[in-house]
Amino acid sequence: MNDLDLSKPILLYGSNISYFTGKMENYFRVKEISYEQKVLDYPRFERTMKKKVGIHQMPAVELPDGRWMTDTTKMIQWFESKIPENKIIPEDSVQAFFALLLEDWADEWWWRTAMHYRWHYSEGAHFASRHLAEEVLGSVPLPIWMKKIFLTRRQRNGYTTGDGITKENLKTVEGDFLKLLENLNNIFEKRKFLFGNRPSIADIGFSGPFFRHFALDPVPLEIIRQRAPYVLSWVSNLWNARVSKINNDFEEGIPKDLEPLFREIGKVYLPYLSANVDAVKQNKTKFDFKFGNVFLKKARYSLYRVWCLKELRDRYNKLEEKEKTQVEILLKKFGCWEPLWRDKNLPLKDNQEEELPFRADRKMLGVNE
Ligand SMILES: N[C@@H](CCC(=O)N[C@@H](CS)C(=O)NCC(=O)O)C(=O)O
Repeated sequence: MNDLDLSKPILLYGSNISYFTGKMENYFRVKEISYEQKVLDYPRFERTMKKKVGIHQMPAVELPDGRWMTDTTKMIQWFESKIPENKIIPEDSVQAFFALLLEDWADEWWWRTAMHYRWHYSEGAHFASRHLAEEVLGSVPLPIWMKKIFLTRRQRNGYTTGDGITKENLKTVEGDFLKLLENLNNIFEKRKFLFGNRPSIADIGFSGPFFRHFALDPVPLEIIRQRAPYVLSWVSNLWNARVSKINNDFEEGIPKDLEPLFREIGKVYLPYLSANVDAVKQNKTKFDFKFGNVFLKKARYSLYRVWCLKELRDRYNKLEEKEKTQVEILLKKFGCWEPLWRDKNLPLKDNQEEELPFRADRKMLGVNE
């Protein structure tokens, strides 16, 4: 049944410097779904969202019929199922599997690095804390300087130093970002988007870390300008793309220059998800994870990311036999197969996240839950 009314704009609640709100905006624009961005300020936002969808996080979507939604990954999948024209999830299931794997990596791994560049450096912290103090905390009757201190502390404790970043591993975290830029720049020098001259869910995923963070915050923006200008072009190309007006198809199969990205997923991201599974099993809310030559020290565990791993596995399990074989060969080649299945049983809660996108059980990292 198509229960999506597109005759009125969809309301998108969130800050206009927020990672996941920016991702959702890119999706709506590329897909030409008319929306209105709204700031729902704290503490009202927190109360409303808890009531409507169970947790508070940005963004939230309100449909014209009054239903509220959360979680960009599941919201996008829901919209894609309701609007079958001009799909951004490739029809080819093998490509779709790998595009969704990139989306997951963009959502869950690059978050920490984006928060690091925003909140560690004073240029970023000044800009973002002032913006948020006026935007989302606008109605809190406190002086701006006090709100700025509160916000900077909250974000660092929750997402940077409180999520594994230390003086010792900071250069490793930044080196990881430089490697990503190099890999992406090589791709966008040759074509507009990750899977061809047509945007896919993988591009939308990467708009999360890039659109409202790396290509906006002063420190990473300057690095991109100097080292990866094609990445900056891609950010604007995606923002301007209208998928209904693009006649190009995706490239065949998995483009060769995406391989370095998948190898990173196999080397770092999937092992991290597996270390997170171990931490959740042992109920260790903080855990160390070997990253390059150093450790993420006391990274925050995430029940939500256990579910992300389950989602990746479910997608594989739903493939036809022939596609499974193709995906397995590629995952093995990229070093992703073993860490994807390393943990036999996943410590999920009963029916965890099964009501998404209309009701959520867990926040990504559970700051101040
Ligand atoms: N998986 C969620 C993640 C949403 C999320 O974590 N959003 C951030 C802001 S960009 C947030 O609201 N964090 C909650 C907090 O800081 O309390 C999604 O895809 O929408």
